[in-house]
Amino acid sequence: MEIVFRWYGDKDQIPLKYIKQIPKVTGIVSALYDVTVGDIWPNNEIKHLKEKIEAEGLKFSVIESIPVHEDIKLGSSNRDVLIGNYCQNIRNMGSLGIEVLCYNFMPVFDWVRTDLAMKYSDGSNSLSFDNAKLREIDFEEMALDLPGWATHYTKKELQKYLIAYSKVDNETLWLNLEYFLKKVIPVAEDFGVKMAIHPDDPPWSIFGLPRIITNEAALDRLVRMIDSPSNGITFCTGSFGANLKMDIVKAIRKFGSLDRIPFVHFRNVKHIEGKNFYESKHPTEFGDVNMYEVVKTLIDIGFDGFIRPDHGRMIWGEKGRPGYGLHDRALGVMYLVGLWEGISKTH
Ligand SMILES: [Mn+2]
Repeated sequence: MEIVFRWYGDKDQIPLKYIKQIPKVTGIVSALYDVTVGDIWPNNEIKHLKEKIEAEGLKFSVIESIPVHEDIKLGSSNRDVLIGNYCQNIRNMGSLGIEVLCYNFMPVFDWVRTDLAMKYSDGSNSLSFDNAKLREIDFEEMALDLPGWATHYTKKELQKYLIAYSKVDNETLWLNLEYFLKKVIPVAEDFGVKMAIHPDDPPWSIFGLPRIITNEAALDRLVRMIDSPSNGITFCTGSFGANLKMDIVKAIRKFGSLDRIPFVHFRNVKHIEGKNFYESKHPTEFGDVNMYEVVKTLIDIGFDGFIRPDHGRMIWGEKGRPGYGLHDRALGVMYLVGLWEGISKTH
């Protein structure tokens, strides 16, 4: 197991030199954030980013993420060109020794929350999701600068994609994912890259859009689609944790034993009622995910991939990118390190 930490490059208010002060963090999860979706990433820029990370004594371990163009997800006629570009990105990162590529196949929106700073009685805040609030969102009226989603589409593009997806059901999206993976996985294998799909977050349909990476059955289908360690999963305990019907520990054991989990997001969630939830403090007692069992299972299966604290709360007056403050994510690392040492020494 190698502990890694997400860093948003030079625009990130948290410098690399702070990240390397967190005990046991040895690697960085990053990306190029200014490249148009669908384009080939300039190789010299990836190299430059890698050198910057290595200059601080850290390793560029995971790319999170190279976004998949909507036209690939929609199965549009120009997808082969876009998939070709994607393959070139995989060749480039593999040639630089970056081992894991976290990606997702969520239509239009990435992760979705309805409150980015829900306040708690202790003065901290974190992200939360409320289904009723989601239903109130009107695309005609909504501001397109909500952090976390829709930021890279204009109102016109957004409308265009929402109309295009009205003809794409879950099964079609699956077929489009399969088409994509059949082209990219062989390249990933050749260049020593493990692709790791992130679950849909939250793991159910929103705004009537198809969403498919939502539960254990979906992961079964994914791994069966192409039998290769390069066709893997980013096991996000928080995203799957929002699905109360999923046995997370069982799924980690199953897919980890199959060598299909190269990357883990370590995060807890607490349900309020129904499908509503907030991102809680990391320890088991504060959320609905049994973090102790998660770590115990990872140790049991001999997990040797990368793991990072996922979203954290904002604490100690820190302000910044929602979910990506320094302090609470560092506390998450220490909780993980403590669990890991405790369990591995007594187990
Ligand atoms: Mn995640």
